[in-house]
Amino acid sequence: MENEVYSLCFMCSVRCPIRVVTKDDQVKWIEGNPYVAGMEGSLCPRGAAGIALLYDHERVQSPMIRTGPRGSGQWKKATWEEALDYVGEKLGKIIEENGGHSVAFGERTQLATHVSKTFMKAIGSPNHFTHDALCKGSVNTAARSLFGYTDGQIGIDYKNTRHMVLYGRNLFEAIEVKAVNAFCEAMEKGAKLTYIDPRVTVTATKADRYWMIRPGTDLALNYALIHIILKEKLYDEEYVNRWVLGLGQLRDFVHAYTPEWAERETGISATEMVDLAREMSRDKPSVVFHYGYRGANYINEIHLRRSIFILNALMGSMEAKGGLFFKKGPAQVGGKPARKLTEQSFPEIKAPRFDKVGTPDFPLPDPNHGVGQMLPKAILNEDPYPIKALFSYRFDPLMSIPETNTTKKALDKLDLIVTIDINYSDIAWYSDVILPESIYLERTDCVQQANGLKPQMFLRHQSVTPRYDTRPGAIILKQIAERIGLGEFFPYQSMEDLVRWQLEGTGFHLEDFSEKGFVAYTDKQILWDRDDGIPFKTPSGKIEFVSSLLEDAGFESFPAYDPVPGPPENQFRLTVGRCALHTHVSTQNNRYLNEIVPENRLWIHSEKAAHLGIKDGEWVEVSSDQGRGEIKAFVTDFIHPETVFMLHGFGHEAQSALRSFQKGLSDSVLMENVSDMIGGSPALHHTFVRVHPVSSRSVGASGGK
Ligand SMILES: Nc1nc2c(c(=O)[nH]1)N[C@H]1C(S)=C(S)[C@@H](COP(=O)(O)OP(=O)(O)OC[C@H]3O[C@@H](n4cnc5c(=O)[nH]c(N)nc54)[C@H](O)[C@@H]3O)O[C@H]1N2
Ligand SMILES: Nc1nc2c(c(=O)[nH]1)N[C@H]1C(S)=C(S)[C@@H](COP(=O)(O)OP(=O)(O)OC[C@H]3O[C@@H](n4cnc5c(=O)[nH]c(N)nc54)[C@H](O)[C@@H]3O)O[C@H]1N2
Ligand code: SF4
Ligand SMILES: [Mo]
Repeated sequence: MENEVYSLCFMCSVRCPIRVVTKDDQVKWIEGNPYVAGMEGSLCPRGAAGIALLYDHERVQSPMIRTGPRGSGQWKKATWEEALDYVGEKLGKIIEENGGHSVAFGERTQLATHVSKTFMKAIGSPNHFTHDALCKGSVNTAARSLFGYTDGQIGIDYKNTRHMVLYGRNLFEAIEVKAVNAFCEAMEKGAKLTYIDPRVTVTATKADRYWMIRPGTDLALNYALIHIILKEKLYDEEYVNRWVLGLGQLRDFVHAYTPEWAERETGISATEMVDLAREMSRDKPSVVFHYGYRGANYINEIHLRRSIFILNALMGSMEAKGGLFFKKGPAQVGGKPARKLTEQSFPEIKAPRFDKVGTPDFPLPDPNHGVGQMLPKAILNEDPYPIKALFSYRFDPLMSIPETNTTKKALDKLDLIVTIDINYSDIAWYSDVILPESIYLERTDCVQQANGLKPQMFLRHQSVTPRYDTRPGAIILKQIAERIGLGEFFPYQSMEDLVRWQLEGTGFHLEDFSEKGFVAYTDKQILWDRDDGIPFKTPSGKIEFVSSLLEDAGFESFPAYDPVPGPPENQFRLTVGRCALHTHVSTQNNRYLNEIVPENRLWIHSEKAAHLGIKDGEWVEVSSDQGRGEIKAFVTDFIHPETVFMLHGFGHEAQSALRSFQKGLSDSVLMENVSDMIGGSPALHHTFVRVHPVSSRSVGASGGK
């Protein structure tokens, strides 16, 4: 008999609501949840490829314990009892000898993050970190510096916008299904799109205006746009007078940054800049300067992201229809959010974080997330203290933290590496123990509190029984905790128990999610009163162009523009990104997705390629001061000559993931691990590379980590 289950996709972090059709415990069909506006049946290609993941015999099928040297691929298949006992014993000893703070835990934020945080609080370690800083730490800090809210608490009204400006936000390839559908609807109603990227992406081809900007100069462009807007009084005067603190200082600051100056810096015509500023002003406040998804490109990232938010504030688009909005939680309508295990009380933790976030050395990044890319140096330098163990839960430090060779050296110093993954990721391959999690179709998960214009809760429902000997992560962590005498912090036996516990006091029940996959606290969209009712959470209660957060920590709100250095002669700036067919470092071994995009290539401008003797499709060597590797060239006019580009996530080293093993090249091998030390993001586009043709190539010699 056919069955339908309403659940949440997890082929990427967006967690689109889905409808799964099953028959005899097999998945027959997956589509977007028809009851959710913006989904209505649609899925992205990765979501559709979830079926291939379910039946993939190359994912981790049972717990594994390493028997040879790290990374050698010598494993012993273990029972859960054996593997959990092994971890419990080693971990207990490490904590006893070195203290709880010697344990670090990295994860990609997900529904069970409150369980991982509880695990760390219970063992007395401050060293939980998420992927957040690696993705958008500086966007988070920029948002807090202006509004007192994180970027995660801000949303975009794509559907009603009249003009969207995207700075390398490759909306139509780096996908969130609802956002893409909503923005397509807006475009059908006449919304305009301005797209800015050194590379012609799919999104560029859909734009009304495309600017091939010189990489690293978006900040100059924005200062000039602000210059024009203030000079021509194109801003929303009433809104700015009511809400903004520091307009005068901003005006003085941008005085020197004329469009003609920015034209020389960016390569974009000054008159076109003036046209854009006027168009945006005409359509205000229903306009969006998109603050980005990944905001981790340059060491001055914080100021770029602040300048984008400032442009929105000048247009009065915060809390306007078709602009940006602050997400509303259940409290807005007198409701209660789902409980989190972190509500419990824990022993006090005195040690500072490994990344020093929250100390004068690194005051501003969000301590809820930490700064993951600081881990390798913290381990290598034993600063602020020795780290002995690492848990990686749905996070791959070998591919997702720049400078793989250094990360490996750091990992070599650890006494214990435990990975909770579904695949043979590179970090799983380099671990001591792999604890395989059931995939999203095989597990019920913690409640998703979905705040927005309408607060809701969603649930990932188990659709079919696990195909292999795997367990949900929240159960795995509880079972490790039990082995070190900390089981009391995990008051549940099954995922359903945990969900029931989370829903206590909310007025909703597990069963309420069966019909449509979600529950809503209200039917109406909530927008605050733009004239007088926006509760900005800054100390002044205003939008702080002059930011108390920055200035109290000793940073300037408006430091003089300091150009990002360009590449030396015969070198290129390495830029990276996503395609519609893959998720970061996760899906390269998926049978369907691998068939369509099996490897990455190096985009290089035709004139530069001709000069270097590089031909399309031929192998090139790419090297930086951090590492080298080989990859096929994609020779094109559709990229700025100063930069080369490659997709992130290829060049895997785990031999059991056969389809992706050594296919393409990993960007992390080439990148230098440097960060925006105010905002917290790594500068993923900071590194320069040399590119040469490879005359003869030995088979299988790519990667080269
Ligand atoms: N060099 C470089 N580094 C980057 C980036 C880049 O472009 N280049 N991008 C940055 C960005 S924007 C981000 S968001 C981060 C992402 O960084 P990561 O979180 O490391 O990347 P993902 O590919 O999302 O997921 C990592 C792991 O999760 C596993 N996984 C997938 N589903 C599940 C599951 O259900 N359970 C468990 N337990 N594991 C699962 C995958 O197999 C994979 O090994 O990387 C950042 N780092
Ligand atoms: N299919 C798919 N969708 C995804 C993801 C995925 O892995 N796969 N991941 C999700 C996540 S976690 C994230 S963070 C987002 C990422 O979403 P985006 O940030 O939209 O995607 P990226 O591909 O990282 O985009 C980087 C773009 O910036 C351009 N670029 C490089 N240098 C510059 C510059 O100096 N200025 C400007 N203006 N542009 C520049 C690059 O050419 C590239 O096109 O995507 C999300 N959606
Ligand atoms: S964007 Fe695609 S992969 Fe990500 S959750 Fe949605 S359907 Fe799944
Ligand atoms: Mo990201």
